[in-house]
Amino acid sequence: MTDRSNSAPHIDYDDLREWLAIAESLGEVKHVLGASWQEDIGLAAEAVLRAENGPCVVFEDIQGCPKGFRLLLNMFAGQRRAPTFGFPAGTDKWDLSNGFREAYLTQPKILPHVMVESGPVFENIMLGDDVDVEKFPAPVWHEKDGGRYIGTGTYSITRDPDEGWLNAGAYRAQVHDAKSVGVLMAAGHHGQIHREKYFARGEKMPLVMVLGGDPLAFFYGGTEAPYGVFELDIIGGMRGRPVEMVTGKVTGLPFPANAEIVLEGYVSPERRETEGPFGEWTGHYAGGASQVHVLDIKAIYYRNEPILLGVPPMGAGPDEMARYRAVMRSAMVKQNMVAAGVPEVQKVWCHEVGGSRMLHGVSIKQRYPGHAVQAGMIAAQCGAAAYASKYVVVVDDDVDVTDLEQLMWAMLTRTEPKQSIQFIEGSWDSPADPVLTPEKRAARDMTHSVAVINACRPFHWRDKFPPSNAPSAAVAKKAKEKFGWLLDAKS
Ligand SMILES: Cc1cc2nc3c(=O)[nH]c(=O)nc-3n(C[C@H](O)[C@H](O)[C@H](O)COP(=O)(O)O)c2cc1C
Ligand SMILES: [Mn+2]
Repeated sequence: MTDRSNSAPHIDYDDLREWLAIAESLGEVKHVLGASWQEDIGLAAEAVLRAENGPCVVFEDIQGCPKGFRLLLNMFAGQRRAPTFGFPAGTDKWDLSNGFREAYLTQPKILPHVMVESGPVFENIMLGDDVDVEKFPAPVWHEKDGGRYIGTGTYSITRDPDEGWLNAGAYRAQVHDAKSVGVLMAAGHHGQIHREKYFARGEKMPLVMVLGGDPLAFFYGGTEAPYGVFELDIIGGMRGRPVEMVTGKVTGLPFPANAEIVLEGYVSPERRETEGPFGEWTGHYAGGASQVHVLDIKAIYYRNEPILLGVPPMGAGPDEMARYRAVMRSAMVKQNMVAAGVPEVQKVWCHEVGGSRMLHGVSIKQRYPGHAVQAGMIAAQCGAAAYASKYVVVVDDDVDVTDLEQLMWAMLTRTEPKQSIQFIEGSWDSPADPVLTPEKRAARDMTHSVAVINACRPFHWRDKFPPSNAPSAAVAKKAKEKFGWLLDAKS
């Protein structure tokens, strides 16, 4: 990899195969032959997805699947993380997030997609009676899952029927039968807003679901982009190259010409199926089994030797999904705060524990009374953070919020709980939140409270606040130089 530490980032791939070649060149890909979708792939996910430096795994010759059909697991770990966003391999997570913000968010460039006649996604086509989604290696990911989840590393494209704009959002999908999969769209997500508009007109919603393709498109599909903006035009801007798209033969919706697998069809108001439970990103089978709208598949397009992308949530601790989301959302939340007029925001980190959604650390240089509360409230409710967020901790800039231990130390020692915690009620929640009561679920009231914790030194007596006993940089260096050897195993 060339040293680009002083230059603008550059994204060296356009699709999943070119990305895979980069991961291969870093020596980070392992191939597994003959695994089962019923159990083995889920076991492998359990084994590798939590590790910071686990391999990317490509499953081939999957039992019972057509020859050549593949599944790829674990894009975002090891050295390959940074090149995925166009940065030099090995860039650490804070520099990656901050670099992402500076390069792609401070002056966002939108480059509209272009339509092309054809592309590799049309190499194979199943239409009408030939449609059989069960041919693809959708795994049972967790031991108590209610079925095979084909849609994890996925995003779906829909069009606003009133305003005409396109959206790409990641919605998980369980296989129901050869011609239908579920599409779970939580209230408030752009795809769900589109759906409600179609249903209010008494119409079914056209939808294309992309399963495997450009990693960036999947990452953006699953992260909070502004309302009214097509995520694929954002990534066109990031690359400086527009996404090339082809036209679906049934719905006329566009999808990337280089996608691996695409399902095309309609979501109708009348049809729902029971699906789940599913081992959610909150570490619980939270939604149980519930009635979910379904995509009636009219066409499937796929490349030769198609690669299904698998990004299952692993639950309690940090996993692959939490790792990439932390990088992107931390950048987006900081940028949202700056755009909302909060001065002197230093670092923002959406912590991996809790799926990079539930716990946010924000550091500021306090400048005026009320600054910390303003920062916390906006961080809690801005567009990039509001969904499912639970705790925001605001600290002074001597605390490194990317370090969970430091963040908790500041929270424990610089708060007076009764005074320092404020609550926002009725805030936007995810159905994956296990504390939503059965009554709230039945009423579709997916809301909860959010704690905004001011763990800054109190502004009006900050000069009298006891100094921390963290060593100065000079003392820390000296201690290491003089006595660091005491920790050596050999001495
Ligand atoms: C792997 C993955 C799976 C997701 N599954 C769902 C889901 O099933 N339902 C949902 O509403 N959101 C899901 N999300 C979250 C949304 O994709 C995310 O909030 C996104 O910003 C929604 O985009 P939109 O507002 O443009 O529709 C998932 C995200 C990822 C990364
Ligand atoms: Mn969107």
